[in-house]
Amino acid sequence: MDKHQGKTGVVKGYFPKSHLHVMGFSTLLCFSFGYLWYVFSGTSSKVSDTTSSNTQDFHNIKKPRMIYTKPQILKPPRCDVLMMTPWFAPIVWEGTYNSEILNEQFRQRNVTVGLTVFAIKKYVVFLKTFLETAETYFMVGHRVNYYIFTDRPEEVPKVALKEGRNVVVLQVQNYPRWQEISMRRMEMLSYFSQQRFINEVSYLVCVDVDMRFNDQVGVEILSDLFGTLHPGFYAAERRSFTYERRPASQAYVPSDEGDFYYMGSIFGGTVMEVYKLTKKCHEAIMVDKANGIEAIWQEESHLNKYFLYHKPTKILSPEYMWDDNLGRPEILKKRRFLAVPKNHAAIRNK
Ligand code: 4GW
Ligand code: MN
Repeated sequence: MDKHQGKTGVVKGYFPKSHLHVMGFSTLLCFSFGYLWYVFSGTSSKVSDTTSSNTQDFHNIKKPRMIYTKPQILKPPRCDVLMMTPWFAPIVWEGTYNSEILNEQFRQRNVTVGLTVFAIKKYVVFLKTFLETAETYFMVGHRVNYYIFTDRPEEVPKVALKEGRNVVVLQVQNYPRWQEISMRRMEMLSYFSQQRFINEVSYLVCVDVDMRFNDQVGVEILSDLFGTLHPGFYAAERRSFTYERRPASQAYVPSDEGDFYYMGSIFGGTVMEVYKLTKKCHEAIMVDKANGIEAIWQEESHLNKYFLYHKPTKILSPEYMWDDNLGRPEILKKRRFLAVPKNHAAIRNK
């Protein structure tokens, strides 16, 4: 056998030397391109993983990294308060939720929140502080529509609004009796929920106007249907709740029933749930009216009756409805929404 014949010798025998150079070079090129393709194509997120510490790949979706404390199973953030109802609705206290996670979730849904408030007659004086403090603390970073129900549209103050936030003034009639002003809110809320809010917002938060925001009130309160523990009764026994106790009223609650005493000054939920609640309460109020009876705490009594049979999916702690006349108990880590003291003689029925 010729000493020049071997494996290469065979190849050498078939191709001229110049062809071999070209083939070798092409093979090298192919491998190089293949490698570059592998690095830069379908695995691009892999590249960003190593080049940027600010993004991460999770199921191929780029998201900003979120760094926060792991939820504790064995050491709850608070064990001095009830954090969950027997029907598994969260009770929202400072320390029970993480606003970074919740804000991210609601931002992704691009949620718009409607804040409804009634300012009938002299109560327009509360609007300026109400709106200014809401701009600082209410649903910061989210889209907000303020719906102001008033009989005095010209007296609604102009307040500077941040991006994504609007004031909508809805002119409504007033009523001579203050009880009627307070109760008719249910009727107007149900009417406008169906007519307008359903097309404009995802959630409604329905509040009193004689209030100011004093700390963050954000998306942690949002749920299908939420109510708020009355600051005067959160620690009280069932028998001392001031439910309507006369069986003749539609708001009647027997003494051996009831979970909590809810405050009428702040409740809400999805537009659909608020529509159902306000419609039911308004109808009950009208039945009472026809029967010549008015519930002890007007619409608040009817709200309490409703929540007894339609359990809220989230409950706000008294942090979300506080009155400094009740002092500053240790249990209260934040006072987010505060009653503004009012001069009853000067403000009411004027
Ligand atoms: C007594 O003369 C009055 S007037 C009781 C309530 C009145 C009233 C209430 C009013 O003249 N105009 C008005 O817009 N309202 C609305 O109803 C307003 O949104 C107010 O926050 C809500 C409930 O009334 P309130 O805040 O006076 O009730 P409390 O003292 O229980 O927070
Ligand atoms: Mn009030």
